[in-house]
Formats: sequence, C-alpha cells, structure tokens
Amino acid sequence: QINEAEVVAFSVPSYACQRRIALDHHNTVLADALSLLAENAELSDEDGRGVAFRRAAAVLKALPRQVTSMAQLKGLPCLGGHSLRVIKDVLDNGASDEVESTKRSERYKALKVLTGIFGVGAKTAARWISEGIHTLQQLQASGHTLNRAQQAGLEHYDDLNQPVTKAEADAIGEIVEKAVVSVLPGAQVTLTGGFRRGKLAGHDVDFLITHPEEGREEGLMPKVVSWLVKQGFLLYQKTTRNSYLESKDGPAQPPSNIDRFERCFSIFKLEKQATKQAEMPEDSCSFGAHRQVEGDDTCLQTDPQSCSLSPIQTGGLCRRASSEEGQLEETEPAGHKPWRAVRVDLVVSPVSQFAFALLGWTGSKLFERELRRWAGYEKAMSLSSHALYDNNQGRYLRAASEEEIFAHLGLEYIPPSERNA
Ligand code: DGT
Ligand code: MG
Repeated sequence: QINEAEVVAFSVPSYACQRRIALDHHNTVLADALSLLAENAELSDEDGRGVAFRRAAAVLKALPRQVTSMAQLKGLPCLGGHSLRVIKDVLDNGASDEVESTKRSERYKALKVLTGIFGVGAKTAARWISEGIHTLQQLQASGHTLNRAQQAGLEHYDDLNQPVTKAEADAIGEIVEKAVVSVLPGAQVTLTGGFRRGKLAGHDVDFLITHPEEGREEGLMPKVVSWLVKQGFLLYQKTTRNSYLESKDGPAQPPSNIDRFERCFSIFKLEKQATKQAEMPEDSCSFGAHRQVEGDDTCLQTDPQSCSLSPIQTGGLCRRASSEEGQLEETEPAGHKPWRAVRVDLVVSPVSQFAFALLGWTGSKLFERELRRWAGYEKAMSLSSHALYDNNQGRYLRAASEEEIFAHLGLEYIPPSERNA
C-alpha cells in the first residue's frame, strides 16, 4: 500500500535539451506506450499531438527511477491529461487499451506498411488508404504511378525496413570516406544521426561532410555522388543543391529551419561481405522489417534467416515485392542476394557552419526541436543547422564547436550519447 503523502515526486527541467537522456533508462514500457501514440499521431498528420506525446515520453525517459505511482509524477512538466491517462492505464493494468487498440487498428497497420515505402509520407499514405489501399499488393494493383523515390522504395522494401546495424553503418562510413577523400583530399566525414548518439541500430545512416578550408567544400556533393555511382555503390540518389547563400531571405535574415545544405538522399548497395565480420542482429523480424500482409501469416522478408515464421506458415518461401511486374512475385528463399540496400543521407557543410550542422544533424528530433524552442522562447535567439542569430544583439553568434553553441544558449553541455530525448 502506497501512502501518497509520503511519495517523493520526481523533478525534471522543462525543456528536453536541459536533460541528460541516455539510451537506457528506467521507464521503457511507459515511454514506448507514449511513443507509439506519438508515432500514430505523426502518421495521421497530427504533428501537434505527436510532439505532445514525444515530450511526455521524454520526461519519463529522464526520470532517475521506474515510475510506480501516479503521485510521483505530480508537478512534472509536459504531462498532459491524455498522457497521464495512458500512464495510469499502464500502471494499473500493465498495458494501455488505447495503445493496444491503436496497434491492432487497420488504419495504423496500413499507415505503417505504406509509409514504410521510402518516398511515401503521411499525406500520400492517407490518400491511398482513403482509396482502400492498405497493402503493398493493393498499391501495386491500383496502377498508381509512383515517383522515382517510391519505385526504389518499393523495390528495396524489405531491406529498407530492416534496421541498419552499427557494423553496417561503419562499413558504409568507410566507403563514404573513400569517396570523399578521393575527390577532395583533406575533406572530413562525420557520422551523425542516431549512430552518433550511440544507437546500435537505425533506419538510415547520416553523414556530414566538410573541409577545413572554407569554400573548398563547394561543388563537392556531385563529385562524391558520381564517384559512388561509378563504383556501383548507389541504387538511388537524389541531390538537392545548397541554396543558403543565394536564397531570397539570405544570410542577413535569421535563417529558417528549412535546411539549405547540399544534401543527398540515397540508397546504398552494401555488399554483405563488407559487414561479414560483424554480428548480425538476432531478431531482425520485428514489426517493421517483418510485414504480415493480407492478414495472413506470410512474411515479406526476403531473407528467411531473419524471419521467425515457420516454413509451413510461409510455404517455404518468402515473397518479395517487385515493382517491375507490378505484382508480388515468389522468389527463392536464401541469402541469395550478396548485398543489401541501406538508406544513407549525405550533407555537405562549409566549415564555418559545421558545429551548427553537427548539432542539427545529431538529433534526436525532439532534442533538436526543444533546442530551437529554448533558443526562441528563453533566449530570443534563432537556431538552425546553419547558424545562431541573437535577436537582441541583432547579430550572428559564431561557434566552432557544439560546446560553444550550448554556451551561447546558456545551456549545460549535453554530449551526443545523452541527447536521446
Ligand atoms: P534513425 O531513425 O535511427 O535514423 O534516427 P535518427 O535520429 O538518425 O533520425 P534521422 O536519420 O531521421 O535524422 C537525424 C537527425 O537529422 C534528426 O535528429 C534531425 C536531423 N534532420 C533530419 N532531416 C533533417 C532536415 O531535413 N533538416 C534538418 N535541419 N535536420 C534534419
Ligand atoms: Mg538516422
């Protein structure tokens, strides 16, 4: 029996960028429940609700111990009525009805399947669902014209929905490094995104490229990309040009949050040989990689070794999506394909903006959002992946390191491994 009066309430600062959040924390079940509702809101194009649940989850991740009673949560920031109901449900019953029914809902499942296609966002998925399209087969039968990204996304669906391991990220890092120094000696490659925060798996691999001499990085991306294309490393790529200096609002105006770096969204062809030494994940057949279609127990996984379904359930075959035939085709099971597709994001930054780009591309997404909110509301500053503008002083604040940016913002420095909000 808990005496509510004796319970010591937890306390955390209001902004996630003021907290140290490691990958491991004490409230995984609660945070996962809220994260699922956040994901569902984001997939439903309700970003406001999504952020509210993400913020609530980030508060729970920051607590020093496991939550065992509602009284401990009294006075904590970012916990709205809805999040508190979910938490109470989990504490009382071991699970939240809302979370469980969301997971089971046809709409959520369809949104997951369709947005699992690279190049398909929440809006496109919602449109397709309104036309009765819930599965990859239905999409292919619908005769919808897919853009180049979506075609590639469908073609490499299984691979791209299988988490990227740290070993694979490192193998790709070596290739990117080789490409970059081949076309511009002295240029530097930094692993960013979730892997820089210490994650062991991710949905893509993010790299930031710069050169210590300002200006030398100009025009670098097309050269890197053509080197990679020539060597056969790219299955897909789309490069967007840097428009920061030439944009209408220009550097004299506080930069918007829209990124204007030279950026390449790509799909790498990674030889399995390259990561052979590395340990492969034990169970890569989690929801996301392992797609159950048409409500049956067929797995869309190409690699049967990573499929937990029995041969009876799969009929001894794993099926692969093929955009060419517009049909699902049956293929042989096996580790037949000596390579796998991996999503890779490349960004080139001038060295003068490198610290801002590094901070901006390391994440987590909520941590970034909270940094910008802190800057704006608490400091009257505008932070982007390019610069920090002080509205009171009417000038840009320079920084050569992430530590300097935190100092400008009046925040305690938080290392990447503790930015897992
Ligand atoms: P994951 O899902 O395992 O890849 O996890 P993350 O944390 O690597 O997430 P990701 O790859 O979507 O993004 C990495 C960070 O890069 C994220 O915290 C925010 C930032 N980011 C992503 N897209 C953009 C963008 O278009 N502009 C800017 N400024 N930042 C972006
Ligand atoms: Mg990433």
